[in-house]
Order: sequence, then C-alpha cells, then structure tokens
Amino acid sequence: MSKPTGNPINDGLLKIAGEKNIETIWDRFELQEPHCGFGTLGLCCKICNLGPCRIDPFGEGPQKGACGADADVISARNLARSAAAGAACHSDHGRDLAMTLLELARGKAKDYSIKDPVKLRNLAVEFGIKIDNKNDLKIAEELGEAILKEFGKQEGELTFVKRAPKKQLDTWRRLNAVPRGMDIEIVQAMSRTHIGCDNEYRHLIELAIKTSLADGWGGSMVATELSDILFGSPRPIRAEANLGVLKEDEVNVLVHGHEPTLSDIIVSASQDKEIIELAKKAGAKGINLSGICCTAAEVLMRHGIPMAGNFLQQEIAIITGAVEAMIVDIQCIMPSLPEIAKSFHTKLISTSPKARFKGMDHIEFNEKDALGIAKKILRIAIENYKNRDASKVNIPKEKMTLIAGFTMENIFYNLGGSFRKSYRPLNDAIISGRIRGVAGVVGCDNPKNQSGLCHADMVKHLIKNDVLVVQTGCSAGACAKAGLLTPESAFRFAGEGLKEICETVGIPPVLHAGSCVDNTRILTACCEMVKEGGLGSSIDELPVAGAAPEWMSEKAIAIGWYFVASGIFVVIGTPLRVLGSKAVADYICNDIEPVVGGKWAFEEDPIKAADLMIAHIDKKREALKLKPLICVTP
Ligand code: NFS
Repeated sequence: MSKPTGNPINDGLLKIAGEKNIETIWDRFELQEPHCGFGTLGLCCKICNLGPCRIDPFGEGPQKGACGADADVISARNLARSAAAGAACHSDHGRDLAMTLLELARGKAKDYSIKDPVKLRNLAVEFGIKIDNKNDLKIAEELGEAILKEFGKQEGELTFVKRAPKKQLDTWRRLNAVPRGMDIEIVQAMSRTHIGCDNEYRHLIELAIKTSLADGWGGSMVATELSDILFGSPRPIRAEANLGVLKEDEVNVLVHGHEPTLSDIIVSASQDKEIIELAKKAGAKGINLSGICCTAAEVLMRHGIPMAGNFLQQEIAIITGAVEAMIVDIQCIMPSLPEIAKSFHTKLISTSPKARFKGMDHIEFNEKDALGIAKKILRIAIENYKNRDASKVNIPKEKMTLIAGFTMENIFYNLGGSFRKSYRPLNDAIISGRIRGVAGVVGCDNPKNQSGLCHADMVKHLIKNDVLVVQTGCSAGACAKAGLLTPESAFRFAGEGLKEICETVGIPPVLHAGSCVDNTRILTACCEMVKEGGLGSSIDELPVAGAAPEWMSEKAIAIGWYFVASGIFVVIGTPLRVLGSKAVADYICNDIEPVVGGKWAFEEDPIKAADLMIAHIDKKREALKLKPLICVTP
C-alpha cells in the first residue's frame, strides 16, 4: 500500500488496490525514488551516441560531455526539446480539428456540423477569407484549408499573433521569435538541438520561446477556436466532479484523453434512444458518461458531462469496479491501465491511429463514420454491464457541483451583463481595487505533490487575497473537487472586494475555462484587457500571473514558456530541469524579464508560490499607479 496521498478519496481506493496487490502510479513513483540527480538537474545528455554523458554538479567530475557540451548547453537543449514535444502535442491536436472541419465541409464527416457559425465567420475574416455570399460549408472549407496551410507555412508570421498587443508583437519581432508555421518551428527545434548544432544557451532559450509561441498562438489556439466552431462555444454550465459521479445502477462509460472529436460524438451516441433502450435491456437504468483528463473538460464545458477525475485518478477510476468501458484517445493516458483492468471487468478501448496500448482493444476512430463507431463502442460497454461484479464495486460518495464554461467571449456577458458587453467592468474592478488582479492556475497533478491539494490551497490563498482565478485542465478538476468552482465559494473563501464582484455578477471566484489547449482563452482574455484600456499597453504590464503547481508533462513546459514569452510571470511547483546550470536558471528566472516581460519562478509550497504571484501582481499595480485595494483581507 502506497503512502497516504493527502486525498481521502484516492487513499480509500488505494487501500483496496493494496489489498489486491494492484500497483498504481503512487507505488511506481515511490520505487523511482530517489530520482536521478543528474536528470533532475538537467545534466544528463542522451542526444547522441557519444554518450549518454553527464556533468558532475559538484564540480569534481566531468564538466563537459564528450562533444564538449557543458551544463548550460545540455540543460538548455533538453529544455528546448521538451517544449517542442509539448508544442507538437497541442499542434497535432489542432491539426486534427482542422482536418475534421475540412472533411465536414467536403461532406465526408456527416455526423458533425457547424455549431458556432458566428465564430466560423469571424475566424474566416481573421484569416483574410471573403465571406460574402458564401454558405457556412464553403467558408468552412476555405478556413480549413487556410489553417492547414498555417501549419506548413515556411515564412511570414502566424495569423493569430496579430491578436497580441502591438508592444508584445514588437518584442517578439525584435527577438526573431514570431513563429512562421507550427510545423517548421517544431522541426527546427529538433534540428537545432541535434549534436553539434545550436550550442549557445541563450539562443537555445530563444528557440524554446519561439517553438512555444507556435503552440500558444498557433496549435493550441487553432484547437480552441475550431473546437468551438465544431462542438459549440461553451457557456456557463452547472455540472459535477469527482469519482462519486459514477453510478451503481447505470452503465458507466469514461472518456479519457484529449480530442473532443471523439468524446463529443460519444456524448451524442450516449443520448441515442436505441442505445439507451439497449442499456435498459441489459438491466441498467441508462448510460452514465463521464470523463477523465482534458477531454473531460471539453465535454464538461459544452454538455455538462461530469468530470470523474483528473490525471492521477485514471487508475483508481478502474479500481472502483464500476466502470464498464474506458475509451481513450491520446495524451496523458497511462500505459499501466490494462494491467489494472485485469483485476476488474472494465473494457479498455483505444481509438486513435496515433496511440496504441499493449493489452487494450483497439477500435479505430474515423470522422467519416463517427457516430457509427461511437455506438459500436457503447454497445461493447453495455454488453459488459453483466460482467460487473457487485462485490468489487466501491464508488466513493464524494462529488461536488461546479460551474464551468467560461470563455474569453462570454466573460463579456458575465462581468458586464448583456447590456454592457465589454471588459470594462473587469478592468474597472481591477483599477478601483476591488479585484487585485487575475491569476491563471493550470496544469497537471503529480504524485510528487499532494494529489491535487496544492491546486486548491494555492487557489484559496489567491481568492482570499482578491485575485480572480482562471483555470483549465486537471488543475480546474482539483479545485472543482474542493468546491471552489461555485458562486457560493466566494462567500467562504474570497476576500471582500472579490466577493462583492462575484456576488453582483453571480460568478464563482474561480472560473473554469476548459482543457489545456484552452489556456489560449487566457491569452486572448489578456489581450482584451489590454485593448479595453487603463491597464497598460501590453500583457506584461497587466496585474496578472500564472502557475502550474503540480506540472509533469512536456505540454506544461510549452504552456509555461508561451505565457512567459507573452509577458506573464509563471510559478511552477517542482523546478524545470535546469538547476544544474546556474546560467540557464538565472536567465529564465531573472534576466529574461526585461527581454520578454515574463519570467519563471520555482516554488513547491503552494502558499509561498501564491504569495510570489500576489507580490508580482502588486508590483504591476504599483507600476500602473492603480488605487490601493478597497478591502485588504487581514
Ligand atoms: Ni494539461 Fe497535464 Fe494532461 Fe490535461 Fe491533465 S495532466 S499539461 S491538464 S490531462 S494535458
């Protein structure tokens, strides 16, 4: 049995796992301790076969790899490669959505439709497409083609960078950091980090920046915008979160992964009369669909489908013994799942041509027959209901209500009311000192930390200090479970100024903005704040900060970098693997601030990390000569 995780729901199910000798991430994590010191400090290089080489952090052993690369080059090169991998994941996700849009426009994806035609038209205009006298499908075809070209663009600038304030864009231009196309930047990140190529650490950091900007203002932004067009722009919606959303008397189906192309169609299939009838015939009361990881956020935001769990809960969801099928696509899916499922009846089904798992059944998803495939998968889940062993079922009782579905656009309505559609009320609340500033708290959960508690502790401290919080991904899931994503939480946890705003407008002090690709909603919201006026002329002047207290994936590195490069102070829990190079660590945590406007900080204690964010927000308020806070929480 693994050590207590700090989360009683997880601990309860891990006890059962221990009794059954089922190994989970917490056990495997413990077996990895102590983690390799060279790797942790970024001093291990396995890029070429002269090595693997490592640098002695105590200065006694080798200070250079066989090729001559020192700690600075090795750690910066590793960092740039990680950012490229993260950017690649988000961008490939965006590309798939562009392909789906194109197939829909060409009549080959009949189960999808244009759910937000206004956004389609606005985006087409942004891409320079003439929309007069054209129907939605024609516009969708031209937009799909234009966006696909964006991936392969060899010169020029990404279309979306024009959304950034001029000062920000000028900074990137000066640094030659404006991405051309997503593909070329990611390819260059790989080629420049090959042995004997880019051998200067600052230049390698610029590479990480450019590649990550291609994610934030490219691949991820494409994914968000196209998801809204294809599946509908979210609106505030009430739902539930935590493993207690699983039901004893229904066929429990979990969608897990990232791409809404699959999860969204599973939602439609689960509401199909024939499928519901089939579930009833099998002795269940119906189909209970819920989600894990970022795909959960996608269907939560748009359909109010409950979120069963975040990254760390994917294994223990199976250990509840109540899941008939877990349907996975790509990213953040643990290869350990089939081993765990051996002790239960859960069917695991992989669906993406990009990802296979030893021990899972594979039913390849294809947009051309999306609904047919979704129904086929649900039939397998229903068929499996009879195999559920009641003696193995342990569904935790805990679940929490939450409000999700906040976007850059609908924040207009929420803060301004439908008659005052602008960021003016938000900016005014900041200028007048009711809201101190805004923080984005995002990212993974990690067994290195206390199983989601870091997120909740950090966010509680921020809202207590009148900082409005915007969240995505697993971080939003963790805070939902802690009850922070409800309007009522303002009364329990928020400072006086923030509470007053939340009460007047009827919003939670913590706004769920979607999945990890939807972090771009935070970027565009920052652009709107600048545009609205009164808070400076670029993102780096805003009283805002970002955090990923329990980050673990390479995607989190790319996200962190595009926020830093967009002018935002970003605090992460465990450090980036650069501490073996004083030069690199100093550069990205200090000296880079005058260069791009943002910088990194590493702080494991969530309260201390929140205090760093608050201090940064106060520094920006002071620079803008804003009024003192109306109510200072003791
Ligand atoms: Ni994003 Fe981390 Fe994964 Fe989503 Fe969760 S672990 S960086 S939050 S599911 S991508």
